[in-house]
Amino acid sequence: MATHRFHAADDAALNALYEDIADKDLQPLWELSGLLTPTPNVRAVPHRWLGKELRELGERAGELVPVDRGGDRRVLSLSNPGLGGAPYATATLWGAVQYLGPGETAPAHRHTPAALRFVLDGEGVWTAVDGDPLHMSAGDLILTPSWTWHEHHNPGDLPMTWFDALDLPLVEALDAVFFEPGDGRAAPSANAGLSASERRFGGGPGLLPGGTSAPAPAHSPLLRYRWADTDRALTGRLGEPGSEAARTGHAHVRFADPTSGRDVMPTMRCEMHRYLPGHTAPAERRTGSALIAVFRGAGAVELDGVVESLAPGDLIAVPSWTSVRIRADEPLQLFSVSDAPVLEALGLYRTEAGAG
Ligand code: 1HN
Repeated sequence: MATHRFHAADDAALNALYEDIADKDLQPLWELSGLLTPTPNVRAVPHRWLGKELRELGERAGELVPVDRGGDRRVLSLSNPGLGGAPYATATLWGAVQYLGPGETAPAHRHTPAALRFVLDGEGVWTAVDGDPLHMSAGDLILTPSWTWHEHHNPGDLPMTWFDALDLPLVEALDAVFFEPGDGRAAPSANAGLSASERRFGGGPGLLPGGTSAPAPAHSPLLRYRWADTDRALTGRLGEPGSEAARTGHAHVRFADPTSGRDVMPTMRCEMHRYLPGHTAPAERRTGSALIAVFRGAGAVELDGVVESLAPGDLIAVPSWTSVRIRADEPLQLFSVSDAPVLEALGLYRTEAGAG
């Protein structure tokens, strides 16, 4: 028998009605509560995972667990304490650290959930996306959009750890998860040069290849955003006399599809923030959730009034409608990924400044 909620009533006839309603897999709205709340009823809680602990546990997994055990990825997922043990960082975002040892390979596969990598430290790994080899080094953002083949290779002598984000919980909620393993053959190995994606779409500011008429994909055709470019953009914003960034000590850039200016992928917005000590920015909250990765620097984040210190490698879950305020003790560089494009597309995006 189906499990259903049975609403009891003192009146015998009403009670019988409720029993029959439940028996037919129906529920009386007038007995239900908590459906329409004044503000979002958010199960995920604000949370910080310490970079130091993530690095240590990744290294121990590297010693004890072969990379090909289950899923071909040595990944520690952020499991939000509010989500009842699900391996999800927020309601819509998967966040994780991935560890790939020297000489190891994570073979190709593809899936409909889109993924991205932000490199917190180190270099030497390359990821092939639909066969195009992308080098990964500290501060780089690498995209593996929905349904693209991707594989990771570490030909160097040192292990590498990076931050992974996926829209998996969202795609799962939409019942749209598909997965396909590769045939086990590796993509041609990378030379140290640029990927095809960067040669075509990363040529220089405002320069796009001429004469392309291919239909635009749903994601950015540029698949690697190099730290040198991000760093220059942030430095430029802070150095611009009279700019908001210079005035507030907070610069931020949005990673965009160079052909359209839209977000890098339909479900995820990526940004890099730099806060200078003494910057002023009020607390703010918004609908939809985000993950923050501390790249460099030191400071603190206040989440719904609770202060957590920030150090390199720390990862933070910011659930929907959580008020956030950042403090920098030294120049603080934060990467963030959020589901904002989804909320915007659906007309559900809201922000409130000065909250909390
Ligand atoms: C995945 O494919 C990767 O390719 C990382 O590196 C994490 C988490 C869930 C599902 C697929 C990767 C993943 C993942």
